[in-house]
Amino acid sequence: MATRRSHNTRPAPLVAALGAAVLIMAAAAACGGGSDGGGSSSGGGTPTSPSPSGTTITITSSGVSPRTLTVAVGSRVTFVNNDSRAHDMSSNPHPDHTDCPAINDVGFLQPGQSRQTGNLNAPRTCGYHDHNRDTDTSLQGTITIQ
Ligand SMILES: [Cu+2]
Repeated sequence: MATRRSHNTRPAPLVAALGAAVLIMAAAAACGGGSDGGGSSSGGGTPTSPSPSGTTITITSSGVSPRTLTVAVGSRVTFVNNDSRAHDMSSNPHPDHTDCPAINDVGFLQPGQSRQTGNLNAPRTCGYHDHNRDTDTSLQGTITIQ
């Protein structure tokens, strides 16, 4: 009987030790998690559309900018129409648009609209133009894929 009783008491300190360990770990986790010095760092959630700054072409009344852009193979380029009139961005050559079909994904952009090219997977230089103003050189540029 006596041996059984002493056997029964053994788990108690063990549980206490485990509880203490859990408490210590929780305290450590809280300490590590709350160690930022304030300021609203990015909240949770997934970014809807990552747009690296180096892959955007902006259209204004003075034309496209930058005129020449170099991107990595597999990139997409975003065209942003900040002009007050619509533009129809297409791959060279006009009017067939066959050099880099991924650019034709941009197509017609109303003022304020933006759209991405398809994946630019082939290393080459792609010229593009505004299909409705194909002689306006300010609306022509090149994307070098390398
Ligand atoms: Cu065209």
